[in-house]
Amino acid sequence: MKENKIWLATGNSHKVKEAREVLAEYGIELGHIEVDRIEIQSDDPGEIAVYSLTQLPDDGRPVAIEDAGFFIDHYGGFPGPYSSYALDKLDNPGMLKLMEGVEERGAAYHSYVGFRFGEEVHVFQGTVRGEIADGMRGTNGFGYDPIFVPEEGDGRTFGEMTDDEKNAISHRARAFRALGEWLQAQK
Ligand code: ITT
Repeated sequence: MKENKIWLATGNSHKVKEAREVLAEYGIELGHIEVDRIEIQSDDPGEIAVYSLTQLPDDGRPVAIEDAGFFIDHYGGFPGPYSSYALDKLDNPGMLKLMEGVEERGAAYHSYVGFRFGEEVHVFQGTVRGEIADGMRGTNGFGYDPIFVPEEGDGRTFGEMTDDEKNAISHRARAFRALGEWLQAQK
């Protein structure tokens, strides 16, 4: 694949901003295809990513989609694939309530990036582990960022970090870096 531009189909503009910075490191430009994605219900985010790709009309452009989720150890990975739904219904204060009195505070973000070009489909994965904070801190990022403290950081939540700091270690940056490396190797 010799293209220097690919497209990300998503309804979430934060994702475009974060992924664009990562792919720029590989000389790849990222366009935004704005979609309201239909997602299948599955416990396997890789499967969701591939299915979502098949739902996009193929107009010849190299296109990526990302399926990400927030997985809480104490609740067996919940909300995982239901992360948007849980955020919509409970929001971060509700998630913190679920964690009241819970000592096991481990959590992870997982990102699965599906990439389609012609007949080829590839999936790239990224993970960041951390803990759920006692309260909400910071206003950067989106979603669960104010309550997630990455273990590779200095105790601040993703919500308290700059975009660059989040991108140095995030699940999304890792998955898009894997895509960027793969694309670079094709040139
Ligand atoms: P798409 O249109 O790309 O599907 P989305 O916002 O629905 O956008 P996902 O289904 O991939 O995205 O992600 C589910 C939710 O997980 C998302 O809405 C956030 O609440 C949460 N999430 C994912 N990545 C996150 C991040 O980097 N920081 C905070 N929350 C995140």
